[in-house]
Amino acid sequence: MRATRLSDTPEASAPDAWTIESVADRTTELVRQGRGGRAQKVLAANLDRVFVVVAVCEPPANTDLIDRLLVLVESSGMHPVLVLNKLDLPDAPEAAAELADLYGALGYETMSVSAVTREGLTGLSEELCRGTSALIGPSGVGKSTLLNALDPTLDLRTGALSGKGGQGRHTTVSSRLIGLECGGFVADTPGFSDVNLWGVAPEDVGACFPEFAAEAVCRFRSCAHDQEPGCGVREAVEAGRIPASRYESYLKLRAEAVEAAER
Ligand SMILES: Nc1nc2c(ncn2[C@@H]2O[C@H](COP(=O)(O)OP(=O)(O)OP(=O)(O)O)[C@@H](O)[C@H]2O)c(=O)[nH]1
Ligand SMILES: [Mg+2]
Ligand SMILES: [Zn+2]
Repeated sequence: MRATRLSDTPEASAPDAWTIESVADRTTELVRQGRGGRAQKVLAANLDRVFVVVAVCEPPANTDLIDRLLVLVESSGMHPVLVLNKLDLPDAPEAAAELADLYGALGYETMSVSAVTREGLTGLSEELCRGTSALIGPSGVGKSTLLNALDPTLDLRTGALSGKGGQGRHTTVSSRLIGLECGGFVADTPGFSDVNLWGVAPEDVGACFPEFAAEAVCRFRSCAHDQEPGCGVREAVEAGRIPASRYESYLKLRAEAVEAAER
């Protein structure tokens, strides 16, 4: 899809109004599965790269949440980059380093950044300034703030955290493709409040954990990597080659997929 900023044209009316010039075939789409019989929602299409953005603190990231987001992207056939934001907050550098080690070892590219101090933003801007990307992640992690930091002319709405749990408030309400001054296009998407894999078949969940591929040499071809004897994945977890947190996420997400399929 090619989008043009209306304000760049003489008939400009609103500074952030866009017009769609053409709609190309959607080759890759990032979809959010519909619950029950509800339709899938296409968050963004024709993407070159997807960035899963979480905050290290406020709201704190955990492996359960990160794994859900990574699997959601993997189930759409894309391999995301993990962005750990709010590195400026106290205790954030240690937590970010731990997560970067864990996910880096699994083969995910990770970037630790701060939209406030601009630490780490050079790498992110280099990637966002070419091709078409999407930022996805929970509400309040700083997706829109990061884009504003990379291109101050955008002036995207950002929101303070509120409520007891310090959750974001869904400041961005719809997915939008934004042209950066430096040349790239980025979809700023509304934050997730929960991430469910409705619509992913139970037998497809394992393929969304890239580090399982080399270990899934199991006695049974249809091994669910759960209680089956001779399971290569479970052996790899016991030997420490697959982190326990990843295996826990797998079992949880697979159980949810089974439950959703039975509905
Ligand atoms: N300390 C700190 N605060 C940040 C950083 N990035 C964003 N914030 C703050 O986090 C809050 C949420 O930022 P947003 O950019 O609105 O978050 P979002 O991910 O776009 O949220 P949704 O649009 O609801 O999905 C705002 O108060 C930002 O000022 C950062 O790097 N450090
Ligand atoms: Mg936003
Ligand atoms: Zn197995």
